[in-house]
Amino acid sequence: MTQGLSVMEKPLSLSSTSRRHLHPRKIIIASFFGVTVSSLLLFIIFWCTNLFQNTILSSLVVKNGSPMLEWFIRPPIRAVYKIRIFNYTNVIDYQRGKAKKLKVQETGPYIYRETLTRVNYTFNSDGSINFKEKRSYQWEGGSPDDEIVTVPNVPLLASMATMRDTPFFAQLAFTGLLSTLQSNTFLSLPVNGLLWGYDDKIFEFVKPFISHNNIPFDKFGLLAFKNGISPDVITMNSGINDLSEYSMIQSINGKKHTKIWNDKKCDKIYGTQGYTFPLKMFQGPNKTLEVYSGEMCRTLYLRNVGTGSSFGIPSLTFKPVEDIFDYSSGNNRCYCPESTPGVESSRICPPNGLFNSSACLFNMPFLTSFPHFYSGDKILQNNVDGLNPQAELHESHVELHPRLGVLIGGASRIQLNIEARRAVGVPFHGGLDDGQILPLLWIELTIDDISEPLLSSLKRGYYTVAAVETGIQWGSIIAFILSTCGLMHVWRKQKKESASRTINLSNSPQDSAKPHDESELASVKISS
Ligand SMILES: *[C@@H]1O[C@H](CO)[C@@H](O)[C@H](O)[C@H]1NC(C)=O
Ligand SMILES: *[C@@H]1O[C@H](CO)[C@@H](O)[C@H](O)[C@H]1NC(C)=O
Ligand SMILES: *[C@@H]1O[C@H](CO)[C@@H](O)[C@H](O)[C@H]1NC(C)=O
Ligand SMILES: *[C@@H]1O[C@H](CO)[C@@H](O)[C@H](O)[C@H]1NC(C)=O
Ligand SMILES: CC(=O)N[C@H]1CO[C@H](CO)[C@@H](O)[C@@H]1O
Repeated sequence: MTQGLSVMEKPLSLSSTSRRHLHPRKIIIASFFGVTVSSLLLFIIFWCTNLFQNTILSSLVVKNGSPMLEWFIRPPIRAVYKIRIFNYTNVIDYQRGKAKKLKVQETGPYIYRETLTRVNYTFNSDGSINFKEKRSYQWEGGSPDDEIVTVPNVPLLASMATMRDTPFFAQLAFTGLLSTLQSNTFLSLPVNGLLWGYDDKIFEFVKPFISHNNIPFDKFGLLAFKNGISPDVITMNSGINDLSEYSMIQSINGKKHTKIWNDKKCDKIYGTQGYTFPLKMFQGPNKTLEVYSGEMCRTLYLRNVGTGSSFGIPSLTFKPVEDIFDYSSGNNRCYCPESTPGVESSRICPPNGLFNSSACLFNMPFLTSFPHFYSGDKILQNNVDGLNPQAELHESHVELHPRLGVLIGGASRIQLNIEARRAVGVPFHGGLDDGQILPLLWIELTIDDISEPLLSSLKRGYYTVAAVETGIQWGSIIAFILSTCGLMHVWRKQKKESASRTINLSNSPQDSAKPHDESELASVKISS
C-alpha cells in the first residue's frame, strides 16, 4: 500500500504542475500535431502524387516570355547525321550473269550537322502551338564530293514503280524515253549528288506523274526532301492548359488522321516529335514512348529497358518494341498496303523487318528497315552479299532525362531500301527481279552536343531537384515519425495522469501499481 501510494504521488504532483501550466502543453500538442499533419501532407505529395514533378515540368511549357520558347524555336541540341551508303561492287558481273547475288560494301560515314528551327509559330487559344520546321545541313566529315559510289538508279526504279498505275500510252512514252536516255539500273555518282540532289532527266520527266507534282524538291537526292522548310503545319500541345498532353502532336495540316493506310488506328496522328515527352510516357516501370514519324506516316513505340547515362546525367533507356516491323502478330497488319483499295483482306505485308513507306513517300517504292536488316527476316540479309547485322552497331536506343523527359542522347538508326518493281508495259528491267529489295543507305542520328545553358539547366533539373526531392521525401518521413512519437509521448503522459486520477477516484491501488499497457488500456475503457 505504501509503495502504491508513492507511485501515485508522482503523477499527482505532475498533474498539479500541468494544471498550473496548461497553456504551454496545449501549444506543444498543437505544434506536434501541426508538424505531423504537414509532414504527412508532404509525404503524400512527394511519394504518392506528381504535384512536385509537374511543378518542375511546368518550366518546360512553351509560352510567350518563357526561356523554353527560345529553346523551342532554336533547339540548342546538335543533332548529327552519320550516313553510310551501300556501294554495289559487282554490278557488271551480276548483269552478265557471272555473279548470282549483288554485292555491297558499306562506305562512309559522311557526317552532317543538322540545324533545326521552327518557323512561323502561332499560339492557339486551346493551348496549342502551330509551326513549320526548317532544317539545314552542314558538312562535318567524310569526303562526299570526291567519293564515287555505284547505287541503284532510284529515279528510274521509282518511275517504273509509279508507271505501273499510269495509262498504257504513258508507259509507252516512258519506254521510249528510257531507250533514248540509255538508262541503266545502276548509276555511279558522287556521294554529295546522291544525297542532296543531282540533275536527272528521268526525274524531270516523271515528276509531274508522281503524286500530282506535290514533290517538294527540284533535283533528285535521297535526302533532298529534308532540306529547307517542310510544307506541313504541325500543331503541338504546349502544355499550358494540360501538362499531361505536353508536346503531343495534335494535328498535321489541321488533320488528326491521315488517309495513307485506310485504317482508323494506323492512320491516327499520335505521339510526340521525339524531343520531349509527357510524364505519363516515361515515369514508372515498363513505360512506352510514342513518337510520330512523318516520314513513315506512323507512330513508333519505344519501351523502357533500363537506365543509362548521357552528358553526365543518368538517363532512362528506351528501345523500339520488338515487333515494330513484325507482321506475324497482326498488330501491324494495318500498315500493310491493300492491293485492292478498300478490301481489308487484300493487304500484302512485306517480309518481317521491313516497313513499306511507299504510300507515305509519293508512292515511290521505298521501304524502311533497321541497318543491315538487323532483326529482320533472314531472306532479306541473304538476298545481297556483304551485310552483317550487329546489335551494337545497328540497334536504336533513346536516352531520356529521367525527370524532364527531354531527349539527351541515344542513336536512331534507320536504313532506306528500294524495291525494284516492274511496270507491265515497260519491258525494261535491267537484270533485276520484280520485288527485289535493294539497300541504299543507312542513317545514324545522334545527339552530339547540348549547348551550355541548356545542359546546366538539365543538370540542375536532375541533381538539384533530386537533392531537394530526396531531402523533402525523407525529411517528411523523419519529421512525421518524430512528431508522432512526441505526440504519443505527450498523449501517453496525459493518459497516464487521467488514468491515475481515475484510479485514485475509484480507489483500486492494485492496478495503479503497474502503469503498463494493459492498465492504460483499462483506463481508456474506464474514462470512456
Ligand atoms: C565503290 O565501288 C567502286 C567499284 O568497286 C569503287 O571503284 C569505288 O572506289 C567505291 N567507292 C567507295 C567510296 O569506296
Ligand atoms: C510565314 O508567315 C508569313 C506571314 O504570315 C508568310 O508570308 C510566309 O510565307 C510564311 N512562311 C511559311 C514558310 O509558311
Ligand atoms: C515489366 O516488364 C517485365 C518484363 O517484360 C515484367 O516481368 C514485369 O512484370 C513488368 N512490370 C510491370 C509493372 O508491368
Ligand atoms: C509496298 O506498297 C505498295 C503500295 O503502296 C505496293 O505496291 C508494294 O508492292 C509494296 N511492297 C512490298 C514489298 O510489300
Ligand atoms: C486528487 C485525489 O483525489 N486524491 C486522492 C487520492 O486518494 C487518496 C486516498 O486513496 C486521497 O487521500 C486523495 O485525496
